[in-house]
Amino acid sequence: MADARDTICALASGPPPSAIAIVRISGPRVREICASVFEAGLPAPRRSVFGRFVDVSRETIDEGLGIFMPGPKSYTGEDTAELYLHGGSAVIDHALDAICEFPDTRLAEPGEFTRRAFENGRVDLVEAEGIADLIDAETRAQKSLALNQLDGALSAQYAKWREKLVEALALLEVSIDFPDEEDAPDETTSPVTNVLDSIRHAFIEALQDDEVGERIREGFRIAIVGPPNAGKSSLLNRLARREAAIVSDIPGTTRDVVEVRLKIGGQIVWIADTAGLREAGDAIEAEGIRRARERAEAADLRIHLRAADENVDFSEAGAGDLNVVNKSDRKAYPAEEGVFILSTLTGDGLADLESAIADIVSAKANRTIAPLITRKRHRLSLQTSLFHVEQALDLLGRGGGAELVAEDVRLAARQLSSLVGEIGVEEVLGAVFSSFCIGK
Ligand SMILES: Nc1nc2c(ncn2[C@@H]2O[C@H](COP(=O)(O)OP(=O)(O)O)[C@@H](O)[C@H]2O)c(=O)[nH]1
Ligand SMILES: [Mg+2]
Repeated sequence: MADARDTICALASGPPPSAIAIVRISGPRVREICASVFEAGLPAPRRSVFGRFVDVSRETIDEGLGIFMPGPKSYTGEDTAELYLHGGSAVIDHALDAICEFPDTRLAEPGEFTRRAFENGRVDLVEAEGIADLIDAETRAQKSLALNQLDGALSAQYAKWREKLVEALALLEVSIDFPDEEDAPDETTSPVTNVLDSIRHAFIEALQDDEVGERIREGFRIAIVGPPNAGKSSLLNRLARREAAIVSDIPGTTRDVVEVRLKIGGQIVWIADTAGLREAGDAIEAEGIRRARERAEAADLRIHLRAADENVDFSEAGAGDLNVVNKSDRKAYPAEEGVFILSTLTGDGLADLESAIADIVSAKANRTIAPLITRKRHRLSLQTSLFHVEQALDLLGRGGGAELVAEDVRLAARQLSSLVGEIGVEEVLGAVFSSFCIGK
C-alpha cells in the first residue's frame, strides 16, 4: 500500500451508467480540493450543499451535492469529502481527473479507505472484514452475519477473552514476583486454573460450530455421488437450470469435479457433480474418483444417486445424507421411507428434492443465532490460542513454573490481539484489504 499521506479518491458507487455516482476523497488535501472543486468554496462541515463542481481551469464537471467531513470523525479518520454526481462515465472520469490534478493526490487502491480507517483506529480488523462481507453479502444470512461483525459484537467477544487471559497473566505475575512467599503458588494457581479453564471451555464451544459461519459466508457444499450413469450430471444440470456438466450414456464421462453455485433455502450452496464411483478405467478416471470421494467426505450434505433400472444400494450412505433414485420414467420404484424418487428426464420429483435440500441447508444455517467464527483466519487464531491455553493448563497441572505458564498465556492473548489487528502482521493486513473493492 502506498503512503498514507497521499490524498486518495475513487468512485465509491457502482459502475456507470447509474442515476447517481459518488466520488469519495480522503486525505490531507481534501480541504484544498473542496475549496477549489466546489465552485462556492469549502462548505460547512457535514452539511450537504448543492452547487457546481469545477476543475482547475474552472470548467464545469457537473452539478450536484457535496459533503465535506473533517477528520477525525469521518469514515477514514482523515478529512474526507463526497461528491454526488450524475452517474455517467464522462462525468466520473472528469471528476476523478480533476481531483488527481492536485499534488500528492491519486486514485485509491482497493480497500484503501477502509485500511486508513483501520490504521486510524476507526475500525479493527474484524470490523473491517465485516464491512467487506456486508458489501459482498448476497443472502440475508450473510448480511446479518456481516452486520454483527461490523458493529463490533465479535470484536467485543474477542476482547473479553483477551481481558480474561490478561487477568490470568496478572495472577501469574504475582507468583513470579514473589516466588519466595510460602503460600503464593497455592493462592494463585487455583484462580489461574479456573480462569484458564473457563476460557478453554468457551473456546472449545466456539470452535464446535460445524463451521456454520464460514458456510453461510462461503456457501454450503453438497456433493452428488453414485455409480456411473446414475444421472448425477443430469441432476446437477437440472438443479443449476443450465448445462453445467456433460451428460452422456458413456460411463466415466465426468472425470473431474464440476461445481455450480446456487442459492437454495436462502443460502449460497455449491453443488458438486463427481465422477461415478466404480473400478476406474484409466489413471485419469481413477484420479477423478479419488477427488469425488474426497469432495463427498468434505461436503456438508451428500446426495446418493442411483438409477431405478440398476441395482439400488444405499449402504454407502450415512445418516443425514439424501438417498435418491433416478430414472423413475424408465422403471417404477416402490415408495420408500427416506428415499426420493425422481426423473431428471421428465422432472418428476425434482421439486421435492429441491425443497428437502432447502430445508436441510436452512436448518444448518439457523443452528446458531450468531456464529462467532466467520472465516478461516479467525478459526486458526482461536485454535492456536486454545493450544496455548491447554499448554498452560497442562503445565499448571504438572506444577510447572509460573514463568513458563505465563509465556503460554501471553502467546494465547497475542493470538486474540492479532485477530482484531492490534498486533498487525503485515501479510494479514494485505490479505484482508486486497479483497475489498475500490472506493471502500
Ligand atoms: N430415462 C432416463 N435417462 C436418464 C435420466 N437421467 C439421466 N439419464 C441418462 O442417463 C445417462 C447418464 O446420465 P449422466 O447424467 O451423464 O449420468 P452420470 O454418469 O451419473 O453423470 C445419459 O444418457 C442420460 O441422458 C432419467 O431420469 N431418465
Ligand atoms: Mg457424470
